[in-house]
Amino acid sequence: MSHKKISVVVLGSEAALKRALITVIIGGDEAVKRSVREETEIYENNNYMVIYTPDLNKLSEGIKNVFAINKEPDMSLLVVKEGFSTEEVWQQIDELHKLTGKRTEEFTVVLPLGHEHTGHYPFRCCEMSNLFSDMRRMAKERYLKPTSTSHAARPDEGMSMEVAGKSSDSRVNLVLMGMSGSGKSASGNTILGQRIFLSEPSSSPVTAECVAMDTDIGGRWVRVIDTPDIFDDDTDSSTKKQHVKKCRELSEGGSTVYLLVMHVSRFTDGERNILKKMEKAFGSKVHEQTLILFTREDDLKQGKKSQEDFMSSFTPDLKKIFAKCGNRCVWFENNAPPSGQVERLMKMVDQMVDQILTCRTKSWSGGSSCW
Ligand SMILES: Nc1nc2c(ncn2[C@@H]2O[C@H](COP(=O)(O)OP(=O)(O)OP(=O)(O)O)[C@@H](O)[C@H]2O)c(=O)[nH]1
Ligand SMILES: [Mg+2]
Repeated sequence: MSHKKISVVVLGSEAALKRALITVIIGGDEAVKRSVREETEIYENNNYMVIYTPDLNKLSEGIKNVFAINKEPDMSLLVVKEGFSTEEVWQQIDELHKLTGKRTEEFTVVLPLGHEHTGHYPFRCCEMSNLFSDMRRMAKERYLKPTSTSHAARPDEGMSMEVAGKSSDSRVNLVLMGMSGSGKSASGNTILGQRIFLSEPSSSPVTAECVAMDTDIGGRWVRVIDTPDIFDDDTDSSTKKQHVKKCRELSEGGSTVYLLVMHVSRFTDGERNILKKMEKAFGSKVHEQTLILFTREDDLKQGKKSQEDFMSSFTPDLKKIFAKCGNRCVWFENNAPPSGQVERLMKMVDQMVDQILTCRTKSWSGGSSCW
């Protein structure tokens, strides 16, 4: 059975760490035993082809060549040691970007084992455990579907990583909707447990395309779909249509729950009609599949307000939206360490999915359709 190996480029200045990572990916101890000369080396097993690269500061030409030959590696991993400086790592990524022409988001920083992920990094990063589970999933997918156009997850291209052996009917699609800056991408990253979507402070919109990333949450196949501010008044109607089309395509198959993302600091004019706009784009019953995800929960705490205080201060328009969404909401603080917020979200999502499936069954069996 032929299948395309997963190609991984390992970068960084810490030779021992790079070799240790390769050893875990490939198995055996060839990578630790091999030469101490700083040069490009290739290691392979049935599933992976891993390229060891020299230190950027010592042999940048070697790295340039690696990317010239392997134009689209599945993963470009930058290994860093405990106590790394965010600024220095960012500089390294910037240099790699300049050297190879690859975008900065295409490099993933592998956090040292046991390193606490604060979620404050300006670059894409992942924890070891997530890295290996993603790799295993990719390998499984390629092995089971050798002829498919399987592709490593590349969220910036709107690609999505599929979970092998599971029917897409069992998938839950979580579509992040809302205004620019509300925290859609940051919430997507919180749900995924890693920095995948670009999320940053900006006076202009950051996310430009609808993109998806699949993950496994407690055995469920979950697809997180990040979107730009689709309903922004400044966006022309053909671009809006394209975004809606892409979003529909990405959420084809499975059950879809829309997460209307708002931050607790302000309810703005642009949000007043957002649910109506969503209904126009995705169907008049979309509110039945929507819950509100409030971000920046810590702002409430700082203002010494409880969730109840906040809800009792809803403007009449927000009250209407909230009621139409069945009074369903969850609270996220994306800048805090994991605290059960994703579990609470998934509990609510499960209830909604049960309802969606019950309604579908009813309509198939000739009963009244819910939506
Ligand atoms: N303190 C705090 N900041 C947050 C939270 N969620 C998002 N942010 C910040 O708000 C800013 C905007 O967040 P994004 O996730 O980029 O917002 P977005 O909705 O994806 O914006 P667009 O991509 O422009 O549509 C970033 O600087 C985030 O770090 C949160 O829960 N708490
Ligand atoms: Mg965004």
